[in-house]
Amino acid sequence: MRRLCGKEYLLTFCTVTILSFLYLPQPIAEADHPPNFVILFADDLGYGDLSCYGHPTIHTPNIDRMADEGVRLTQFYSSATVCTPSRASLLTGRYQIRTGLTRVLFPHTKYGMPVEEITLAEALKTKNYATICIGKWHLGHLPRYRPTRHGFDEFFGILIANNFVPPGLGLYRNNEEIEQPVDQGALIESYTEEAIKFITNNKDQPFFLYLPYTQVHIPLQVNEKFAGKSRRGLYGDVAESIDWSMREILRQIGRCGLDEQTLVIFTSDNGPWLSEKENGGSAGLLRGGKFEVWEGGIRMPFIARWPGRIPPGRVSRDVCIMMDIFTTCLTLAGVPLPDDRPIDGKNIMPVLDGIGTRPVEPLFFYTGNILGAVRRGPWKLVLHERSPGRGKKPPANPQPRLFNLLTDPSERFDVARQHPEIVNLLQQDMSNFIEGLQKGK
Ligand SMILES: [Ca+2]
Repeated sequence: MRRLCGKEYLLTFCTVTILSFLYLPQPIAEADHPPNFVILFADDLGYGDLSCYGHPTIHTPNIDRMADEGVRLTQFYSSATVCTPSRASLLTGRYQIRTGLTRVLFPHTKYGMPVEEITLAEALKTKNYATICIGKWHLGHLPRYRPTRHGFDEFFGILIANNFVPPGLGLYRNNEEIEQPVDQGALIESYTEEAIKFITNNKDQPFFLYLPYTQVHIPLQVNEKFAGKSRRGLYGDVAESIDWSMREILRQIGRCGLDEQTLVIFTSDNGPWLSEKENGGSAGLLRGGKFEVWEGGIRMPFIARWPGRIPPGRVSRDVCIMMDIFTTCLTLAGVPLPDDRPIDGKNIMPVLDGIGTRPVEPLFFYTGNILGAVRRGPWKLVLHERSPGRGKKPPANPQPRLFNLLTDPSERFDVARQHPEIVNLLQQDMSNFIEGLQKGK
């Protein structure tokens, strides 16, 4: 092989260096120009409910395009099987068991997100982000628990779940109820309008737009713009209305010239509500749905888009979890993580960039306040698939069930007997986690 002479070596070195620089993702944003964050968070949308995740009749071309322009994860988890705890872990970077928000809040519930929790919005305020929550809050409806008390400059949306109507579901702008009862069929358009207005008004400063959609949670309602359009019936109409909303929001980001300064994430809070039959969604090939720690209840669609930073068209099988969004955004914004409490999320930007992986560590899944399952590598151990309900005790000595999620993603074949050592390891992981909680770690 011919050796390079000095000049050739220098030329080759420079070329490789320049190409490497062009190829590699840009370093974390400069502290004075941190990126914008847009988190679009569907409600009860299942793993199998988007065309880019294999649904045959729900048509989501705009979400699919977002995946083509960015990265799509196939093993992204919610930490929870229902709305409130899922939102709590997203906004705090902590397992919901640490914040006490382990169950769905009802209209009569007197508590909410504890004031001492540091939300993603609060942390971003330290870097002068403009912040807004548009959509379904569901982390406490009393004034001291509302979004504007948790770091959001503005709020537009509903405070409780949309199926809890007595004495009537109110639409709020900040702390003021502006419509009662709210016209649920009009919400997707009003949320989208508010989002577009917020992006436009804040295009010259870093912003955080958190949009927890009310859709596709029952009761399903759309106005005539979307009614009867989908081959999947009313559920499809509602799912496709989210797709329309995504198109409008992404277009506005582009019109404002912010594509390359904005990380957009789309995901869902928990799996499909299967007992609603045709009005509930689909978890595709996964077992179970909402309320359960089977994969269908906790594995979510997840797409991230950031042109110029995240390479387009990738699919990643890395195992990541809801709390990672908190840590990733703070890392990108140059905000130190709170150091006076456990933070469970990891920075998954290397996963999204395609240059690294998330550390392999056990991930824990609660149903209510019961630790129901743990995943480590390909293995998942299930002890309690579903909370027995408030005030009821789960079985004292449940039979552990073990699944290899790589060969058996549908959790059909319990292999606990064949791998007692793995069962022991994962049970020890669970015991260690519970012991750590008790010690405040
Ligand atoms: Ca939900």
